[in-house]
Amino acid sequence: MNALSTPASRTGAQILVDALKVHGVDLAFGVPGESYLAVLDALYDARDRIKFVICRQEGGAANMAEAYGKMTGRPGICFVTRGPGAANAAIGVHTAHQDSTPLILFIGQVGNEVIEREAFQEIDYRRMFGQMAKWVAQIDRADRVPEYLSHAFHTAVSGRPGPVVLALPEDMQTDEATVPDTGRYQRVAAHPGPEQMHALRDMLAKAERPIVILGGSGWNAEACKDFNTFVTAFNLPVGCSFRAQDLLDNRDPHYVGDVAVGMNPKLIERIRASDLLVVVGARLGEWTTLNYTLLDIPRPKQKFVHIHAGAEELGRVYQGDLLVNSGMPEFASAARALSPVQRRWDEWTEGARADFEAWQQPVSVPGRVNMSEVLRYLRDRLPPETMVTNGAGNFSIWVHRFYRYTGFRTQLGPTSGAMGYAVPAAVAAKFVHPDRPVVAFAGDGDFLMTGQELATTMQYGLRIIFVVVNNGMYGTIRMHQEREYPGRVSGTELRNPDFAALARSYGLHGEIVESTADFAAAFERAFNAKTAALLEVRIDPEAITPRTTLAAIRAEALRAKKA
Ligand SMILES: Cc1ncc(C[n+]2csc(CCOP(=O)(O)OP(=O)(O)O)c2C)c(N)n1
Ligand SMILES: [Mg+2]
Repeated sequence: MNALSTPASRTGAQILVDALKVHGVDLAFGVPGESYLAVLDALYDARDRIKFVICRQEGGAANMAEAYGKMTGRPGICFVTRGPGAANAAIGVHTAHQDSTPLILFIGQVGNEVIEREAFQEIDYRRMFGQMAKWVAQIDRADRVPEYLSHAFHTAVSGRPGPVVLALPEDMQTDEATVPDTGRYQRVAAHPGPEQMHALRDMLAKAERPIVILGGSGWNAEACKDFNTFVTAFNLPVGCSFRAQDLLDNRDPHYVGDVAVGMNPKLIERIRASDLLVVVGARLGEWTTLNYTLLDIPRPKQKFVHIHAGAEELGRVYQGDLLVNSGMPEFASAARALSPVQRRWDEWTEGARADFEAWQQPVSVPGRVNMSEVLRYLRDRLPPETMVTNGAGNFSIWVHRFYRYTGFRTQLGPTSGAMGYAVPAAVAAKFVHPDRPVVAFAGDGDFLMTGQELATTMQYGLRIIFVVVNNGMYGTIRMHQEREYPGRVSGTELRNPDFAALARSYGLHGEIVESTADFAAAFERAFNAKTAALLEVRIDPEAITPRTTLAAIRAEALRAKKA
């Protein structure tokens, strides 16, 4: 149906699915429920245009939709049932909120004839998702579906992107209305003013030790290219914020590392010693600022420029010399057009890059598997178009430090720190980019939060490689425990299944790797397998980070207690 033509009478569910078509939706994720049968039926009619991926748990579905939003810049679409389905899906909404990802979660709702009686599985989604979503609403009238959908798409992608939640009462889904569709949504973004770009250039002309922190959401491949042209013309060193490392090709000489917990101490020193800090897109949250210790509050001691898509983020914690409200593509194209200045920092940039190269050298660790060597191997082995996903846990530190992300969306990780992201993100990645290799890294704890989506992987024939880094514990928490309560292990031990056998039971190729030397051959078999594959890599629990061991942390904490 053409936009703006007056259609025949349709049900609310049909109007909704037609609106999804108008807005260009090609993929949706969900778990069915009797609360949205009419929508499922309308999706049946639209099956040639919209692929509806059936998942095994709503947390998986919502994470997939979030990852879709991260990759495409278009809202990830997720359908779940009321109460329990919505509760399971909340993790994806929270990640979309913290990661500024466009997402629309649709929830079946009890009918208006019984609402507010605490009918079966009834809950008020406005209150439930109030703080987590940019907008939460319930569509009570079929004739207003096009308006709500248009508003939802605009809200999710515009300014600082984020999640929208829409509840769909059952009676609305089957009510009929005669109403035209809207046109397709447009992303609305602020542009930097010419005087702001002029001021930025002026500050660069006066700087001696400038540094850039690049991050956040709202980027696309073209914008990353523009930004790369800008930093190349000005020869600027660029650190990327937590889990936004793929915004600049890590092989590029301007990339100098990630700005997050566990970062290179030399990069910390350099940021502290800089005389001009330009933060582009990053929110400057807790992890990027090392628990708000990296920069002086409220006024950083270096000249400080912050560019962000959400006006409300600017000046929130840090006062700036120049605060610019702009979308990322809009800023990147303006930055690209700046004419270069006479500069005094070529050695500074080279030094920062040399620090990064040294930081990436493999380290020695206890045990038979050395994850720094494994990542070095993968860094050299994997084709540059490979997409790498991860969830949360100390295992991810090895990936972030020793791998090299090669460009926009070769990395998918939750800045929200949500465990269970790797598997569903990999599923979404393979749907969006079927021709690119996808490697998912999970911890033993992390993996089992959404491991059931291996079934989805197999149902849709997706050839993903899963790497489960097994240390037999919730390692991150154990690490904090040893630091705060040395020797008192509580609530962090795990007795695990045989992950390779578990994978085989789903139909994947599965293997256990117990030494660095065995990894390459096992990986080749996984890479060339006809199905998805899972490698369980058993590491020494003592190898808790590239820099220290549990025993060393405990000894240090006990010493500090005695002192
Ligand atoms: C959904 C969720 N639950 C709990 C946590 C708290 N948490 C952070 S890391 C972690 C342990 C991760 O364990 P594992 O995946 O085995 O990785 P490891 O740290 O052992 O490498 C936990 C429990 C979290 N971040 N997310
Ligand atoms: Mg673990």
